[in-house]
Amino acid sequence: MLLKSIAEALNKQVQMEAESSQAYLAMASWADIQPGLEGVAAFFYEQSDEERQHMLKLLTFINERGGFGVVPALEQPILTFTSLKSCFNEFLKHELKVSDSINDIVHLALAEKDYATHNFLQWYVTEQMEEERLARTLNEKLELIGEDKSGLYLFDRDISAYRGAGAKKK
Ligand code: OFO
Repeated sequence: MLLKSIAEALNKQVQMEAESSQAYLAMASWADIQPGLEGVAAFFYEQSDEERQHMLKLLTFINERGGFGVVPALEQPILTFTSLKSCFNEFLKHELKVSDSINDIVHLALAEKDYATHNFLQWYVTEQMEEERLARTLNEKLELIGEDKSGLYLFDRDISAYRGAGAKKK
C-alpha cells in the first residue's frame, strides 16, 4: 500500500508528464505549420506520445500499489514560438524541470523507505538523463547553425537521427 505522501507525489508527476505531452504536442503543431519543419513536427509528435506513455506508466503503478491514479486537469501549454531556437530552449527547460521533480520523488521514496517506488523510479531517472542529453545536443546544434538556412534544412532532415543517438527507451 502506498503512503499518502508518496501517492500524492506520484500523482503530481502524472500531472507533469501529462503537461509534457501537451507541451510537446503544441510544439509539434506549431512546427507543422512552419515551412520546412516536417522533421521537427514529427519529432515532437513522437515526443508527445512518449510523454503520454510515461504518464500511463505512473498512473497504473499508483493503482497497482493500492493508490488512486488521478487524471489531471491541464492548462493550455505555450502554443507559438518566436523561433526554432526558442522552441528547443523551452524543450530543454521543461526537461530540466521534470528531472528535478523526479529527483525529489526519489529522495522522498528513500526517506519513507519505500524501496518499491524507489526501484520503479530508476527507469525515470535514466529516461531523464537521456532526454536532457538529447535536448542539450539539439540546442547546441541550433546554436552552431544560427540563421544558416542550409544548416536548418539539415537539422530538420536529420533530427530523427539525433533522437536515435541521444535517447531510446520504453
Ligand atoms: Fe517523461 O520524459 Fe522527459 O519529460
